[in-house]
Amino acid sequence: MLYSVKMRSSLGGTHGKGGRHISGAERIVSEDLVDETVISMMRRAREHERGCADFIQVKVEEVPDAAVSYCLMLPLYQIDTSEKSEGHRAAEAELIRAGVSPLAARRGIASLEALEDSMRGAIVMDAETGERLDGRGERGVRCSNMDSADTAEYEAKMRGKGLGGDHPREALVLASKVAHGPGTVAELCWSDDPDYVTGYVGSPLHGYGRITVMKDKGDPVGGRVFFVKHGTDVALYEDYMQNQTVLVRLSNET
Ligand code: WAQ
Ligand code: MG
Ligand code: MG
Ligand code: MG
Repeated sequence: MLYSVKMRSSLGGTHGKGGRHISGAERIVSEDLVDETVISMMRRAREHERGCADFIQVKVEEVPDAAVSYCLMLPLYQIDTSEKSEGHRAAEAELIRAGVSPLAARRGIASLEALEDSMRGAIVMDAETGERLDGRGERGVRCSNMDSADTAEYEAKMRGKGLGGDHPREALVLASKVAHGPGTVAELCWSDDPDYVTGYVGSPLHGYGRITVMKDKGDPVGGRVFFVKHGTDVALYEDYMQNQTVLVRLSNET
């Protein structure tokens, strides 16, 4: 049996309402790993660079085998940039190469640039017109219920690429689920962790393109845009993102 373990934490609110988001995490693990997963999430919420959380919520839930589906991990490539403007130009080019219109690519980048505070989820945007499709305001759409299918194998692979930290590990799993979504053309992301300046453009066509510098150091605002094909059923899309359990495999063999 598999278990979903989720954590969210904040600082300065009351009973978890309001205040500033500190960090969130989620894993899907076998029963024997539940306890240590909970402990490592607790630690993370209290030692985060965004601050030490004063509210931490952890949820543990069984996942029935029949609810699980699988997708392949996106192949990874890297574009080296040395400052934000260069990173944004690279991101725009990658989005267009993945099938996003030039107008929508510019709008996506501008939408994240315009945020004054980080959202919890992503903006869903029409990849042709650049129109925002989700009606979720500052919350956006969360992609949830995903993990690597085999943690040890995945971590070894990431370490082998020199990408051992939490950020690339979690982002590549998320980006793989997103790219696999019904209608996804591409994804744009940069972190809300102040000192984490690397972002990416993900797509089913080209994979996960890390862009080494996408924002200024110290900037606590990040975000995500999911670009979808014109005509995508947004309710179905949101349901896939939030509720479908997806495990990411490194190859078709396992
Ligand atoms: N679903 C949808 N949107 C999300 C989610 C989610 N599960 N988690 C975060 N976001 C949105 C939200 O607006 C955040 O403010 C923003 O994305 C950034 O989230 O290879 O750390 O978790 O080294 O800060 C990229 C790694 C790291 C690049 C991205 O994002 C690499 C990162 P963060
Ligand atoms: Mg995160
Ligand atoms: Mg955030
Ligand atoms: Mg973050």
